[in-house]
Amino acid sequence: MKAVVLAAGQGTRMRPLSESVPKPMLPVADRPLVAHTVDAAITAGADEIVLVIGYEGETVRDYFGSEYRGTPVSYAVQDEQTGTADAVNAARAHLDGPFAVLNGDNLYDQAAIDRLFEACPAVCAIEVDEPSNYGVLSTDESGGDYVTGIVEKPAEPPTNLANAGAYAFPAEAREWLEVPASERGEHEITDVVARVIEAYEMTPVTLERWLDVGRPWELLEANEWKLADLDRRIDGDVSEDATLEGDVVVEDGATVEPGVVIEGPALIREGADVGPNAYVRGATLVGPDAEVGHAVEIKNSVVSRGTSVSHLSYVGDSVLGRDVNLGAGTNVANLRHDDADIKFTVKGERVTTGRRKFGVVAGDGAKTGINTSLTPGLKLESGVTTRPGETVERDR
Ligand code: TTP
Repeated sequence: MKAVVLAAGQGTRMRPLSESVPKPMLPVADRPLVAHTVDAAITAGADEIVLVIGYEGETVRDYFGSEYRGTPVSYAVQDEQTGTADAVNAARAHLDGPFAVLNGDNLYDQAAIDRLFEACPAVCAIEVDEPSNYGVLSTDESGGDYVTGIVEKPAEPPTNLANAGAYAFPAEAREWLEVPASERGEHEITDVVARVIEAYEMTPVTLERWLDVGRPWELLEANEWKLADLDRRIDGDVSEDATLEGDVVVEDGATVEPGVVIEGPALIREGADVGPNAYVRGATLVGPDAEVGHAVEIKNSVVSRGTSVSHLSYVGDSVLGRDVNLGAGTNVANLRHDDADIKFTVKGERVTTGRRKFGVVAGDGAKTGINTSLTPGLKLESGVTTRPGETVERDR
């Protein structure tokens, strides 16, 4: 079965991180987010991957090429991001039998994707506490063997089964991809699913674990998940005077200097330099060519390619984009004194992250002056600078 992986979206809720790197290519452990989806499809038995690309799509194409893990990869370009049904429709010319569709920004448990492919026609569902924020599936009353309906964000949800963005469609669905625009003006795949439900017995496949990576703190959660799956491996240059505890991966070409303590899960990628005397706590990704220097403590954070936190800093629960530079003595607060959940600005609105601990999100090329203090849930846009000694309490 071919698997169509949707990776054309603009990732507007992920800004500023998705400004130059498209969301599907943001780092999750040792590979881009979308590679985890592609891996799941290949492991489940996909014989070809069709990647739908659009926004900054060439970086996706450069990463996967025409073959990935021995499986052919082809591309369909969606010029305008007008919805998920439209994205699948862009891949229509590639389809010639039953096909799977997976969101390229979701993490799934592998066993469920295996079952999805076996049970075609089928749709993945996840049990959630507040189904009204999702597409909700209803199932037959005699035991939930097949799906009887799908409704977007209902006020009175019929079940607590949310649509998890993974589908196995019969060949005929290829002819049903042109659906009218929904109320929010998008051509939505839920309308295609509704049509399949009418014509076929569609099996609900319940996921044990699922993550929709839409906002910056969900990128942290994605890294928490996938870093925890890594097994200890030390291929880089590690000083005898460094202490590496638990599942720590130091890639070939990375350097860990004397006095460093790393507590897994942690991944130090090729070309990265840690120490001397740094303290890296789980779950942390230190990206390719990044630097974590003397007397820096960093925990539960993503440090992207080429970023430097070189001297005397604390960084907690934060996502630093590419080529960020935190000046000496920059400190990140990741906890409020009243213990309330941290809020963050998504598309101009303050929303709760649901996290008691969350630090800063810095866009590519942001730079802080020495002794900058950054308050919890702060966003620094790409290229922004702060002055020495500033306390930054509002997004820049
Ligand atoms: P969304 O998460 O709805 O959209 P997005 O990823 O662009 O993010 P945002 O809302 O923050 O702007 O999309 C779900 C999946 O479908 C995701 O993998 C991107 C993909 N997609 C397309 O490929 N084309 C489209 O036109 C849309 C809307 C989404």
